This record gives sequence, structure tokens and C-alpha cells, in this order.
Amino acid sequence: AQEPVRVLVTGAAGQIGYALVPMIARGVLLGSNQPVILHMLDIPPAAESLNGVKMELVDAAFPLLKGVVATTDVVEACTGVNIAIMVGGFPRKEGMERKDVMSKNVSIYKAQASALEKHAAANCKVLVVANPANTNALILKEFAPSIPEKNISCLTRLDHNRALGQISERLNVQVSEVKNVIIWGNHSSTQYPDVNHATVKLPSGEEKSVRELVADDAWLNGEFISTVQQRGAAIIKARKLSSALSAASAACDHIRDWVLGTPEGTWVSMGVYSDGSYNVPAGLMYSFPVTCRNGEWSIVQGLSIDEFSRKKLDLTAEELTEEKALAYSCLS
Ligand code: NAX
Repeated sequence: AQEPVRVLVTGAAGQIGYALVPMIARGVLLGSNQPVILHMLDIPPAAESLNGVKMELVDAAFPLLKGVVATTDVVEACTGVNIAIMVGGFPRKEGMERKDVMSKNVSIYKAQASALEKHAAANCKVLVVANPANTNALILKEFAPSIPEKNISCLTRLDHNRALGQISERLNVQVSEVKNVIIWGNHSSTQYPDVNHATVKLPSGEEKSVRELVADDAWLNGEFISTVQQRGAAIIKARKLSSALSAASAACDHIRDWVLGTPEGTWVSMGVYSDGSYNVPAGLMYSFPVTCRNGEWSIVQGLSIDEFSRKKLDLTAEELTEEKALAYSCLS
């Protein structure tokens, strides 16, 4: 039998946590043959609710779930984990300054970085979901210098999946037949959803470019982009709550593809530490198109970037540079 994999979910008593932990326990994350032990962390005010989630996990009698650790102790939560999905953070509340929210998250991610560095399993893979996701991941990387930077990422897969969904609806094709959209940059409204290399597999088996099939550049360069950028706000307006099931599902997609590999000829979007590819400043956590193999991602190289795209890649990089500066100003 396979050894169980220990998966940490922080903020596990929250909305996304509630959708995510059953997916993990069912094998959506690592496949239906891989046993898991869930480590769930939240803060003391949520301890009782966290314990309720643990009770429900017991009640669900998941065959793959070999144990549950529910705790408010960061060290206990991080000990021995192979995968860490960081969903817990400080939300922006009405009337709060950006700097105040950043400051709270910087201190959370600094502390959790140290705990992971000291107590997680060697080669632990980290996914940051909590906003500001890119910058929280950057802080985590800075304060966990012994965790390889290749092991730290942030979630833009939800945006990627939203882009696939919009193209599928517009062309009335199955979403599984659409691939190779790209989310560039920040998980924020400056992100650039790019369809210039995206394709659809037609019933004949032929692959055609999305641009050719949609045949409406005004829509692709306008409404499509803003719909994807603003989708989070549209969900809040409709549900009076922010995206949760789609975020949890995207987090599973992100980890599964990272660990088990992306299909041949397909790339996905991941927020990763920039090495300067596509002239994105090195040292930012930036979303790129990546392929994964043997548990490692690599940035897809050599894609052509037109002038329209270049401006958008730069704009979202500028926002990340500012966020990074703001985060650093919170450290002093
Ligand atoms: P909730 O407020 O429902 O849950 C957050 C949970 O985190 C709460 O239970 C809270 O007690 C806990 N928490 C706070 N500080 C903590 C700490 N220091 N250690 C451990 N746990 C802590 O929010 P939810 O809707 O679940 O969203 C969670 C995060 O995901 C938010 O930051 C949100 O902005 C972010 N999102 C990111 C997305 C992405 O694509 N990257 C999309 C969805 C989501 O908006």
C-alpha cells in the first residue's frame, strides 16, 4: 500500500477550506489510489468550527483519509507535511487601508514560512491561495530560504479555468476541448488572460486557434478580458460570498498537475518565481504558462508576445513590483 501523503490546509475552517478538504479526502488532489492525512490549521476564534469540520470528515468515512490533525498550533500543523495549501489570511475589511491588510498578511506569511521551513517534510510543495496571493507567496519564499524557490507557488489556476470556461461558453464547445490559455501576472484585476496561443479541438479532431474560431478580436481584446478579470466580483455580487468551490477545485488542479504532470501539448498557468522569462522582472511571483513533469514546473518558452500583450504583461508586473515594495515596507 502507498504511504499516506500529508496535506496541510490553512484557513481550513473558512469557505474555501470547507469545499477543499472533502475534495482532498476523496482523492481529487492526488488520485484515487493515494491515501492522505489532512492537517488543518485555523486561528483560535475558529477552533470550534474547525473541530466541526473534523467531525464531518470522520462522518464522511472517506476510505483514503488515514488521519486528520485539526489544530491552531502552527508547528503541529506544519510538521511532516508534503504539500501545503495556504488558504488562511487576513481579509480586507471595509474602510481598511491596503497597507494595513498587507501588514497583517506579511506577518502571517513570515511566521508560517518559518514554521514550514523548520517542520515540513523535505521537498514540501507550497501553494498560496490567500490574497494578495502572489505577494504572500513571495514573502513565504523570502522567509523560508531553505525551501527551494521551485517549491513555492501561488494560485492563478482559477483565473485560467475561468478563461477556459468563457471560451467554451462563447464557442459552445466542451471546456475539455479548449486549452492553452494563459494568465499572466498578478491574481488581481490587472492579470492578463491571453488567448493568442489557445486552441480548440473540433469534433473532427482538428485543432483550431481560438482567435480564428471566435473571429471577434474586439470581444477577445475587450469583454473577454474584463469578464475574466472581474469574475471574482461577479460571483460575490451573485452569491454574496466569494468564490469557494471553484477556488477549491482550481487548487486541486494546480497541485495535481504539478505533482502528476501536465498532459502532452498542454500548459497551465501557475504563479511562480520569475527568472526574467518574457522580460518579466526577476524576483516577482508572477503567473506564467508552465508545463510540469516529474514534480517540477518549467515556464513555456518562446511564445510570441504582440504589442497589445506586451503592455498588459508590463502593467501587471508594475503592480506586483509596487505590492512587493509595500510588503517590504511592512517589514521594517
Ligand atoms: P474565509 O474568510 O471564509 O476563510 C479564511 C480562513 O482563514 C478563516 O477561517 C480564518 O479564520 C482563517 N485564518 C485567518 N488567519 C489565519 C492564520 N493566521 N492562520 C490560519 N488560518 C487563518 O475566506 P475564503 O473565502 O475561504 O478565502 C480564503 C482566501 O482565499 C482569501 O484570502 C481570499 O481572498 C483568497 N482567494 C483567492 C483566490 C485565488 O484564486 N488565488 C480565489 C478565491 C479567494 O478569493
